[in-house]
Amino acid sequence: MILRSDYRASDFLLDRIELHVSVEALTTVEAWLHLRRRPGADPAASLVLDGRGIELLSIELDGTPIAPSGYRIEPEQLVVPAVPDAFVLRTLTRNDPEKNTVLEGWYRSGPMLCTQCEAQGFSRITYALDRPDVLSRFRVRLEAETARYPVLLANGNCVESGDAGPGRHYAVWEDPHPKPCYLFAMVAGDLACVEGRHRTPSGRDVALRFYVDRGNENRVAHAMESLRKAMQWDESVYGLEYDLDIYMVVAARDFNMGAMENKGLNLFNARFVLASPQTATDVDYDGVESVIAHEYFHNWTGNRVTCRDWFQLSLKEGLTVYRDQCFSADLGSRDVTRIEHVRTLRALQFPEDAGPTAHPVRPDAYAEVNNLYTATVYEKGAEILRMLASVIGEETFVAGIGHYLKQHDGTAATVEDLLASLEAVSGQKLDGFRRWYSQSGTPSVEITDEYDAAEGRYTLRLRQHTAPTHDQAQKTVLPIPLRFSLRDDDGQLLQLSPQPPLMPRADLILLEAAEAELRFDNIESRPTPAFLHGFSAPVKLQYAYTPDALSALVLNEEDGFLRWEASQRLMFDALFETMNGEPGEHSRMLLHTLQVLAANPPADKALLAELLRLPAESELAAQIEPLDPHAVTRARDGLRHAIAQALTGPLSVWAAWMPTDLSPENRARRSLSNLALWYLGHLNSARIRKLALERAHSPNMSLAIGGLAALRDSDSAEREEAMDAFHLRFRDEPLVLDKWFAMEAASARPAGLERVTALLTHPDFKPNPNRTRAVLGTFMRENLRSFHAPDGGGYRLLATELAKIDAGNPQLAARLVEGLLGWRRLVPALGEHMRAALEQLAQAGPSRDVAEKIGKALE
Ligand code: B3K
Ligand code: ZN
Repeated sequence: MILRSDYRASDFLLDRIELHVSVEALTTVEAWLHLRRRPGADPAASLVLDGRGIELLSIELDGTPIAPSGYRIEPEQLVVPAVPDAFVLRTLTRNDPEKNTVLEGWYRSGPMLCTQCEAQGFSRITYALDRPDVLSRFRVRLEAETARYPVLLANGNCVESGDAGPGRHYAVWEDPHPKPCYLFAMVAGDLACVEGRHRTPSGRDVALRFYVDRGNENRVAHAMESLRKAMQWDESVYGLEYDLDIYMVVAARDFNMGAMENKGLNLFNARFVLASPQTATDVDYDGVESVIAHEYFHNWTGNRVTCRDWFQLSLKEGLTVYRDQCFSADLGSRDVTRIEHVRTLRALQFPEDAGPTAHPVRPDAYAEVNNLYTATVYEKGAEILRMLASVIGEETFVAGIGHYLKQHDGTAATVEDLLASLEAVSGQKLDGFRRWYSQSGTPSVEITDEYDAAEGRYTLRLRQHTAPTHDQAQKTVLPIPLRFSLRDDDGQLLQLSPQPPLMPRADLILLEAAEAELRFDNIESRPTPAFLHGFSAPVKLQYAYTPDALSALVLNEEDGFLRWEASQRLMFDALFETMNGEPGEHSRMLLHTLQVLAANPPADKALLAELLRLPAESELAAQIEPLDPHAVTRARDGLRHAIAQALTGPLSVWAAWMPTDLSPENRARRSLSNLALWYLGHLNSARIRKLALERAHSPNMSLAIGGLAALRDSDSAEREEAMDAFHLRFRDEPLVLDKWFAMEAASARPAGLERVTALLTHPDFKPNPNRTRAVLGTFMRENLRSFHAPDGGGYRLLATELAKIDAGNPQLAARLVEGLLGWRRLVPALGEHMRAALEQLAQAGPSRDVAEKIGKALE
């Protein structure tokens, strides 16, 4: 276990790294490390370098070979005792990218070799101080066969290139900015380059270069445009300009996650770069835009100011997610963007906080560093900053970030450093928010109210509580900013006066104690309250809204998030009602509300779609405990049917829309139209199946997927025809074929396990992380019926596949094993089967990545 409390600064600093990398059958790396003892460090300390899976061929200190007795090679380290205070260490090592299946370090992806160094992949390339608080200047000479690897890239600027003997060439790249080695990157490949430009406000021209597989050049425009928008947004909102002459993005077929922010040379999963209307859905377009922006924003929040140690990961990730969320909200529909982010938070982070891997946003311990890249560190980390921004004001927050970046530029910082800057600029004590970083678990806020007509007094009573979590028994109170409003009988907002400190603003309660009471006088009639506008805090709110009040919120509230929240609550209530008996009052209220909504729809069609959309099975599964997945799917199907019947008229009108251009208005219409078709798809109507089949043939990928989704669970000739045609059409398009695999893996038709097994042996199942996630990730998240098969077959299937995957790619396996960790939340009959599957995996000798998670789940 690595503990946060064990942090010690490095004994050595590494000012400069020079690499000569030569790609042959194997790759040899000659490294010159310019080391010096840190002032104040132990003068007797040995030099300890990290290195994994590499072969040491020779080692010299200041030009003199070190005898074998002068150093030790340990499993993940090279130890050189008795070194001087300043010296150059030269090592020659060898590694084999062709056999690198972990996709960390230096590995092959299609026509290229590329790196992934975060968190500790650099030490798979050469011996180094592989920790984020050691910053170095890098110079890299990369040499390879010219015909096979015409493109040679690394961070910074290309300062030299040329021939290197028969059939070979080289390029030298120099990065003027000191950086930790996790931000190092290089690429050797046969790739096409699409180039654009951006001029910064200070008048500097930046070359924007996208490197993609040949043939994909015409799918880069959206990523290029997104990058330009991100650069402009950071310039205008945060006053931050890019600081190099070239910004490169390389799209890889095989990538463990979304993308990586290496300085000046981002590496991306191709699915977050490539987009055309024929191959990418509107959701994919948004994904490209936000991941491109996220990695770009890291250039300041992460790269210029990095993290002292990996426990501070949220310092760069939470902050960068918050920034990319603000960017997306500014560019698109603010309400819909927020709804999507909250949906993700609830589906991924809330269960994490309530399950066996619960941990604070700044964790205290880890066994495997890659397991720190969690929804808690990313999404909850962003929520903490959102709360801070709402408490100190958004402008002050931006100024505080500016202060933090100035103070810590070119260094590795901590969460305290960030909070100190926000305090300095706002003049407010933010102590309580430190606790948000150290306490796990999702707080509940319970609100009751009372109206005294005789006194004209309205009283709100608030109480917060955080239940013990797997990792922490004791909890403390947290500052919780709750935006709220009160309306009178006519629906008019009451003008309230602040009551500091509990109510610092007319629209904000800052709950800092376990309990609080807020009184409002001169209130003429019982007001209607609403809480948590824009989801102002990542909490579970408990307030007994009546069904009428929820309906009014859906229909009349101005805050789009609150409208959605109210419709979700009506849907949940209706689902619970059917799960526990017959449709009754809640179901009637839901259907009535949706009918009124359909008759008076909001102008924003994308918002309308969200208000009408049933929570996904995975969202329901995340929020219901004890979970009987089959009861959930039955109830949800019932509700889908009831909504389809109650709203057939408007749904049919919307379902007929098939706009194909990419304007925001038409994207919103597609979202609504696909949803309408999905509802109607449950009515077993030949006319609707025909419409869906027609849509599945659409040249627009969003519509085509909408057509398939409507047919997905039906056992019909139209479904067969649509799926087969789609498969045939996109057989040679890996990213689109992933969609076909995912659609099949999610299908609720009978014999689901057999079908998933068949997918895994399908001739087109060429396993890489995207394809594996498309089948197994979709299966475990979106196919509740088959994954939770009553005999435990779904869990065994996943465990068996994971054991195989884990042998080659532990990071990928450790992501997917999350599907098996929540056995305690399930009804006992299923929970036991899931636990048995976990034990089966535990006995298969899992990687450290997988073992850490299983260990917690079985504790
Ligand atoms: N910083 C990377 C994630 C690295 C994950 C390492 N296992 C991408 C990002 O968050 O921007
Ligand atoms: Zn990030």
